[in-house]
Amino acid sequence: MQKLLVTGGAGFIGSNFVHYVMAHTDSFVTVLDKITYAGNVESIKHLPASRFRFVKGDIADAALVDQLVAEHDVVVHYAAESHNDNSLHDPRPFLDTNIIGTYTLIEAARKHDKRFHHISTDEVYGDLELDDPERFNEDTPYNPSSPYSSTKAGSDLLVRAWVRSFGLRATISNCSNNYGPYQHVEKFIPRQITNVIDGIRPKLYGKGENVRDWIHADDHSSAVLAIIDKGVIGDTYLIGADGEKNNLEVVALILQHMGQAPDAYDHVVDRAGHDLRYAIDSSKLRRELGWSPQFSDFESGLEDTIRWYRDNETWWRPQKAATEAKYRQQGQ
Ligand code: NAD
Ligand code: TDX
Repeated sequence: MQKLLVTGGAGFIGSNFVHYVMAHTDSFVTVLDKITYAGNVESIKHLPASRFRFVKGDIADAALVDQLVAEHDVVVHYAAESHNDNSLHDPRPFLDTNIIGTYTLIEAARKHDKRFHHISTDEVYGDLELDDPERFNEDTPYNPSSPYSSTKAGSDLLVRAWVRSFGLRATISNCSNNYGPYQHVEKFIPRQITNVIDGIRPKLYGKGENVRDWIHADDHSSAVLAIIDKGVIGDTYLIGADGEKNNLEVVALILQHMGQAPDAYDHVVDRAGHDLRYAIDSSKLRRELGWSPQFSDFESGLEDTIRWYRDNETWWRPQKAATEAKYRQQGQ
């Protein structure tokens, strides 16, 4: 039985990964999570004590991290400050968690010679023009735009340096935009679904022409397991499911599936430095590790996600009013 230490396992993608690991492997999972505004223990409740443990703590706490890393076989590092808009208003926590937190983890992994997998984002590559035929691949130069993406880029570079200089047994994955259950209502898709439930019109930044490459969180999880299992130490793998859509198209689908008029949305103030388009070429992962996504139909995955938010109002309701109040202050 493999023992996994999953940082940020009470967040959106981390909690989906924990559920995926529980269902598809016999591994033991310890979640290390600080439970910031974005973490929610409700997302990982009712898991079997024989295979699951939760530790509340900070990835920048060197003594705690050293002890936990020593007790596990593999560290899967999801914990981060993850929201671009927050990083534009208060960058400091992004440096503390994404840079210092990652540094603290890789120092412990190096000391105890543990396998380390670093979860990152396609945003480290900057953005593409709408009509650019190219997509991001493992050789695309780093060019991050926001405080969030620049701290993620910095953390990737730390991991690469620890591999080269100290022989850290690490891999890195850079994934596109995830959707699915347990995503905080500050993020685009859950914000609009819960707005419609609350009788508020969806809010599109700027013209709504920005493109994101959507992937279901379960497909992200299966890719991460494949990389932990078969990935080449020191390598980077891009994860994506050919899910490019502009924001207006996504809002149109949400309105359609929630019985609203097609024009029942508002344009609001654009995000500063708003990346135009992300697009992932995941052919290395598919070719070398035999991975492929299971959720090829975005529309049906989105329908499942809408159903999940309708059925799980007690999960998201406590965060909704404060999140919208913050957006209102920003004109968004
Ligand atoms: P999230 O904000 O939903 O969850 C982050 C989790 O990390 C929370 O549970 C939070 O409490 C925890 N955390 C934050 N600071 C911590 C600290 N100092 N110590 C311990 N725990 C801490 O984020 P998410 O969307 O699930 O993203 C998870 C990871 O995936 C991040 O590394 C992010 O960069 C990456 N990623 C996200 C997406 C996406 O579409 N959301 C896409 C690609 C990559
Ligand atoms: O109300 C909104 N209206 C809107 O038009 C919100 C919250 C967002 N948007 C736009 C901005 C983006 O173009 O929707 C798109 C998606 O926005 P977010 O959900 O904030 O995601 P994004 O900024 O693309 O970043 C996400 O994907 C990559 C995650 O939050 C990151 O953690 C990940 O690295």
